[in-house]
Amino acid sequence: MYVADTIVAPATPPGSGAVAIVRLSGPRAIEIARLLWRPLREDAPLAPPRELRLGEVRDPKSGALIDRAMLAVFPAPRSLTGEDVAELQCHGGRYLVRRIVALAADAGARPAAPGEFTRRAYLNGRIDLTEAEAIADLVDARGDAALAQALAQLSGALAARVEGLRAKLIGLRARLEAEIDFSDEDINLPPRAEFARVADALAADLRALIDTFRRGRIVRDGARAAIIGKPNAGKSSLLNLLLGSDRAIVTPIPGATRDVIEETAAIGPIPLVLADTAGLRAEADPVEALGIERTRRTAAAADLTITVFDSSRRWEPADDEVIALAARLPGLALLNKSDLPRMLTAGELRARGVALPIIEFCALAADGLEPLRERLAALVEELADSPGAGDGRVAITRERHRAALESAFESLTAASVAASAGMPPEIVAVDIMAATDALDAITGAVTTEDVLDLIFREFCIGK
Ligand SMILES: Nc1nc2c(ncn2[C@@H]2O[C@H](COP(=O)(O)OP(=O)(O)O)[C@@H](O)[C@H]2O)c(=O)[nH]1
Ligand SMILES: [Mg+2]
Repeated sequence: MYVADTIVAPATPPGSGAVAIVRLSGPRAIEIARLLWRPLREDAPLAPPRELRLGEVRDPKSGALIDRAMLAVFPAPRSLTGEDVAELQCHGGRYLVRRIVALAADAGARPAAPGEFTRRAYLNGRIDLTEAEAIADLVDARGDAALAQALAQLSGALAARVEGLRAKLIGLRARLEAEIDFSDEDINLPPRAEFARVADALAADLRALIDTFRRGRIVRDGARAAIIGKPNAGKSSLLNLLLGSDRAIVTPIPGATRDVIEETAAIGPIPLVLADTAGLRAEADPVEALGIERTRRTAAAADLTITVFDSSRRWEPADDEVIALAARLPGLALLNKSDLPRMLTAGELRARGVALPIIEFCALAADGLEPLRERLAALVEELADSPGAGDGRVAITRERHRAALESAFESLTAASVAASAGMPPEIVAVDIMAATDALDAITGAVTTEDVLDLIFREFCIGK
C-alpha cells in the first residue's frame, strides 16, 4: 500500500455555519484526533469505528477548552482514503476551524493540498481516476442532468465501458501471441484479414465513445450559445432578456459591444452559456475590428448560435457573413424588432439561405420570449442527447478522456494496417500495447505524477 504522512484540512467550505468538519487522514490520524479530543465523560467507552461521539476539543499543551465536538474514526482500509481517517465535527466558525486545524498541525499533521484526500483514495485503490473526476463533477453540478451524469460515472459506468474496450484489445494481443508462439509450427493460424476486421470493429467502438464527448461536456459544463448578428440588431437586448438582468449595454449607437460577454442562463435542466458578441460589419474601427475577430472565434467554438436579424432594416451585405457563420451550427434565427415597420421578412431570409428555424421577436417588449426559451431548452437537450446516443448513457466528459481515446484509436488503426500488410506479429503487438496503455490512462491504471497534478488541481482543499 501507498505509505504517506498524516494530513489535515477542513472538509467544509470556509465561512460560518452550524457545523464544520475537520478531516485527518494518514497513519497518525486517529492518534492525533484523540490527542485533541476527549469524550465528554472520561469514563465513557470510546465510540466504535464510524460512529459519532460527543466530546471536547482542548489544546493539548495548555489544556484550554476550544470547542465541544463530535468525533468519528474510520480505521484503514474501510475509509474514504483507505488510510486511517478521523473526522471532527465541530461548530462551524471560521476561527474555530482554523484553530483546530492548527492544533492538529502542532500535533504533527500536515495541511492537505487541494484534492489530496481524493488523490490518496485513488493511490490506495479505493477509486479510479474516472470516479475521482466524477466526485469533482458531482460537487460542481449545476443541474439534474449534470448530477445524473456524475453519479453514473461515480458508480463506474465509464470505467466499465473502458474496461470492456480494453478486454477486446487484450483479445487481439492474445491472437498475436498465438502467432508468435506457433510461428515455427505448421498449424492453421487465423488469417490476418480476420484480425484486421476485429481491430476495425473495435476502432469503431472507440470512435463511438469519442463522439460522446460533446454530449458529456454539454451536460457537465452547459451548452455554449453565441448570439450573433449585425450591429444594432438587438443582440445585447436579447442577452439581458434571457438573463433577466441588465448585463450588457444596450444603445442605439451601432458597435457598442466590443468584447464578448459570457453569462449562464438557466433555461432547462442543462445550463446555457450565452455569449453576446460584437456585431459583424465591414466598416469597423480598429477596436471594434478586434471585437469582431472575437465574434468569429466565439461562433466557431460554440455549440449553437442565436442569430439576430433586424426586421426594420433592409438586407445588407454584412448579413451574408452572419448567415455563413450561423449555417455551420444548429441554432435559431430571430427576426427582431417586430414592432417596427417591416423591411426584412422570413421569406427573404429563407431566399438568402437561412435554414434555421425563424422566430418573430420583439426584444423591446419581450414579445416571443417564452417560445424562444422553450425552443432553446429543446435544442440544448437535443444536443446533449444526439451524438453517441447508441452508447447508452455513458459519456466522456473531459478533454483528457478524448485525447486518450483518440490516441488509442490511432494506435489501433495502425495495428490494423500493419496486420493487413503482413507485418510480423511482434510489430503489430507494439501498436496494440500502445492502444492499451492509452485506455489505461483514462482509469489511471497507468499514469504519471503530472497527470495526477492536473486532475487534482481542480479539487478544493479538504476534498
Ligand atoms: N423598436 C425596437 N427596438 C429594439 C428592439 N430590440 C432592440 N432594440 C433597440 O435597438 C438598439 C440596439 O440594441 P442592442 O441590443 O444594443 O443591439 P446590439 O448592437 O445587437 O447588441 C437599442 O436602441 C435597442 O433599444 C426591438 O425589438 N424593437
Ligand atoms: Mg450589443
